[in-house]
Amino acid sequence: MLPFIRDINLETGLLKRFDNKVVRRLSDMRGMYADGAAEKGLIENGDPLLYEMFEVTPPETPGNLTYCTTVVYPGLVGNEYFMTKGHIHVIRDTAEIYFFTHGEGVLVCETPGGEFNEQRVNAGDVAYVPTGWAHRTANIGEDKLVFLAVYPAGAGHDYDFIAERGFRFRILRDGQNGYVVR
Ligand code: S6P
Ligand code: ZN
Repeated sequence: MLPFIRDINLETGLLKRFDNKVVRRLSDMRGMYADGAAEKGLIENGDPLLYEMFEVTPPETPGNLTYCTTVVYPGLVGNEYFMTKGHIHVIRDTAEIYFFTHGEGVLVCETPGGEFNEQRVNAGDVAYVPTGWAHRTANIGEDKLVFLAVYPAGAGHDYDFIAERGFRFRILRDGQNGYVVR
């Protein structure tokens, strides 16, 4: 494998060349938002696009890294901001770096033991998610929230962990562009 460079548009999150694109609509996250009636209504009326990922995926051999951009679109399901599904890595001993390049958001982290952490993030912030923490990102702004994630290739994504138990707290709208954790 040779060294390589990929070009990222910091504002849109678009990679000029990527290996894989993932698209998540609300119907891909049924049951994850608190307001079931709002969720149903939105799915029936166009099923909004919540976020997209553009991945660069070197071989999943020991020592390699994977990176990808995530673009979370602005919006609400009821009073809850658009967010990612959230996951913990299959290999729990995995840390991850997020570099936020555009927009305003909240990074939500939680351990299997129930320790909870939320932090507001803006363009220019570099977040470190330590090993053993599940993570989710919510867009609390009016524009796209964009970030680059870097993590060990082969770490895997355990989505059932979050789908089954959720996070302890949600990121809800509180006034214009404000948020409350509840
Ligand atoms: C990957 C990293 C991010 C997320 C992305 C979408 O380890 O944490 O790239 O995959 O933000 O979130 P999710 O929970 O749907 O994978
Ligand atoms: Zn991750």
